[in-house]
Amino acid sequence: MSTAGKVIKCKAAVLWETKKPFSIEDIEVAPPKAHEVRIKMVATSVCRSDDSVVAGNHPTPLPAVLGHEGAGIVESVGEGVTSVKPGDKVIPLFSPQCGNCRICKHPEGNLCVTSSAHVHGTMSDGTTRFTCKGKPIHNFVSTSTFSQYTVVDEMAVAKIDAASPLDKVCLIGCGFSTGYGSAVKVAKVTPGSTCAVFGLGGVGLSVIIGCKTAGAARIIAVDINKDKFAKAKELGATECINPLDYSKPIHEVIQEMTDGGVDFSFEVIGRIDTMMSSLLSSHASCGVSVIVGVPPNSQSLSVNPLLLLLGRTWKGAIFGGFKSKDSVPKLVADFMANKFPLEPLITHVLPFEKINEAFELLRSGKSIRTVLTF
Ligand code: COD
Ligand code: ZN
Repeated sequence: MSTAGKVIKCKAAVLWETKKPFSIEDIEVAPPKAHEVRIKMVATSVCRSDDSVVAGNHPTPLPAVLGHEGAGIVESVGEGVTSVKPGDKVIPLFSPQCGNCRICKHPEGNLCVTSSAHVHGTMSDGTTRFTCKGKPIHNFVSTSTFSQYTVVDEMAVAKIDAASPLDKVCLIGCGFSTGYGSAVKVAKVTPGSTCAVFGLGGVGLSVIIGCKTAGAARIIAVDINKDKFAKAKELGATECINPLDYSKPIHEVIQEMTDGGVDFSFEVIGRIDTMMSSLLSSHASCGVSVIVGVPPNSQSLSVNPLLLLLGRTWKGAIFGGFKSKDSVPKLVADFMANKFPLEPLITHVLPFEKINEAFELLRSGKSIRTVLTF
């Protein structure tokens, strides 16, 4: 019996307030309005940014259904939707692509400026499709993947290969693409180059995958936790170094190892001090340094202009610089063509109901990515 046009009752993980566990609740999901898509989620992974909301470091209206790294199947579409149809496999996009704004029309920019839904915790029409116990429940960054069913704007969903394994390609919705794109799209790593990657979580490891795919000759992996080194090497790091093993600053160690500094450096931790170490590790004249992490509490960094005047490039981007709706289907196709692996990033798979366990694994540093299956 078709559910199209009807309210669907299903389970979702609701965050009622910060610093509390998720509650698995029975919620109602309204049908999609015009230019919206209702998706049956199949898999979602858990990302550090979801935990920042729980911890209170990333304010978003609550109660809400969080989750932004998922994959599913279109259940029904609202009026006027043309890019997907019921039955299509899709990935929701936390950074939408409207296709019409100044940035979507810019050849390089990827931060679509049309959607203010991020700030308000709603669909782009300012309302939500979720209710629980008679109360409206907010959306989260256009995606809300911690629910058996979710509704997204058409500009916040990409159709992907019908043969793709959703319990793996869900990582393309955030962490993998953020890291991989930072190497291949933002830095534009070149064949034979030297790279340094600071931070070996799921995103840093995805940067390593990107550097390797782009043909880097040396990839120096940096982390204060040496337990991260084995996986970094498996994915392409040629050397692994721990700043705690040296008495001098780590950028000096890297400069000595690389005849003055690497061609490309990446900060994938989210700390001011390591952003400076990463910048200084890139060559003063030809280096490109990319910021991937976001420091807490809007901290800022002061720099000597000479650090850039000599020729360095310092840049950053969200979602690996990818225009989401255009790039996600291509990234899935590249995964299907074995251009890069995703499996090594998935350390745990749990049923959706064990979402709080997945967050404990993230907080304890025991997981790289946990995939929750519905
Ligand atoms: N020196 C070296 N390594 C360090 C240091 C240090 N001082 N401190 C921590 N580390 C290592 C840790 O041991 C760990 O291995 C690694 O850094 C960080 O890994 P995770 O698992 O905490 O992080 P990731 O890979 O899941 O995410 C990293 C981000 C930088 C993306 C994240 O923390 C962040 O800043 N997120 C917000 C920015 C963003 O774009 N997110 C994407 C949208 S959700
Ligand atoms: Zn994320």
